[in-house]
Amino acid sequence: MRPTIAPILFMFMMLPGNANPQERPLTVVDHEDRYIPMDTDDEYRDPWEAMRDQREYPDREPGLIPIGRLYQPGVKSFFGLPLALTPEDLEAADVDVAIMGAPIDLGFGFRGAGKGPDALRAGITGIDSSTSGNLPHMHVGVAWKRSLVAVDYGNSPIDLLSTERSMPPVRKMVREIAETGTIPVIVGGDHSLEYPNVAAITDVYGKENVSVIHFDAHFDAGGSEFGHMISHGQPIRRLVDDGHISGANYIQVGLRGYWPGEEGFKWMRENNMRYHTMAEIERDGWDVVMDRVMNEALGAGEYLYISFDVDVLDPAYMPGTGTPESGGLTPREVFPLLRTLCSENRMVGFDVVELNPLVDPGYTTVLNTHRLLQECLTGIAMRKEGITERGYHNPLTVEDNRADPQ
Ligand SMILES: [Mn+2]
Repeated sequence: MRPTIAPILFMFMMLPGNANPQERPLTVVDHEDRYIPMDTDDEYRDPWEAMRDQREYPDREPGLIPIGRLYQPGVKSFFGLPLALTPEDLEAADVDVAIMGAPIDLGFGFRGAGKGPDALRAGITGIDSSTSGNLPHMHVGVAWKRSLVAVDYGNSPIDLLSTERSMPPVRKMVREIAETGTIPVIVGGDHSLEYPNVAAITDVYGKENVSVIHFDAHFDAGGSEFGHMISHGQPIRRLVDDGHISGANYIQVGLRGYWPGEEGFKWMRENNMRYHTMAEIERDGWDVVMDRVMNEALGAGEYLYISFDVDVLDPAYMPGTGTPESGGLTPREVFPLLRTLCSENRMVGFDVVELNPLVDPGYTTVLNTHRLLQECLTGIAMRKEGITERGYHNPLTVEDNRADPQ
């Protein structure tokens, strides 16, 4: 190349539309002094070692650690549940469900979603979190805390400064729970978590046996952003491209707005992904589409995992989230669907993500997230009690005592 045309060629390569990653010159980002290396002498550079090293805890018999009596015991846990810290604890107490926090922020790039777990533990919605679940759910007559052994498993170690480096410890912790046969429930944190969560579940149950329902306003299968291959907009692309699960095992519900665009829909179709947009719901009605989703979940893999982005609900109900999108679902639509999915299917995991209490006026989002988690727990409890009939309702509460209630 003659030197005189080099600047022209350079300008041409910088034009938008020539940004295909394969063709882009690598000289800018490859130069060795662009990145500051990590300190390999820091004994706490591994988040797991730094935050969940059990060697510092005193010796004790494996089992549950109670935090006190009902009504503001003074120590906060999810729903006032006892604590467990190790797989041995889960096995000793034959735990059904372990709820863990994953306080990761950086997959979005703004602070707030990382405070989701603590906002739910705090019980600041006006409902005493520690008493929830002790009384029967009015619609179905099952009290999930009476049926299930459930615990707060603490928070996953994460690297507060890196999404990439936070993926392995989350995956390790979810896998550690699932390997004992306990159902992990992961409270985020942003939606980058779907990547380690689903990877861990398919590690344990096998990629062909697990179906995933992704509730979200967005399809979360985007390509690279500033060279990053994981963020809250990319977990599904990574899971499929890295071979953790196939697109055919995925069902998407609630997509709307402007993302995905045509390219994204094309990618989902090429990967045989099933999707149910708000456009389909607008055309066919909620009940019809809900039946399709429930039938697809039943007819799919042996096990079901649900990844729930709170922004699938309308911002009227979930204002406290990073990327709100108008025209979404209502609690009255979502709650019975979650309850049914979790009672009809063999659940192997559930995550709820993108709750950002820092932008949640009146704690509306905390309140509704608190409840939607319990709809899932109620469904799991119903199944344990032998209630798997679709549309089951408690006869005591759906009818009064008139012979002909017209
Ligand atoms: Mn999402």
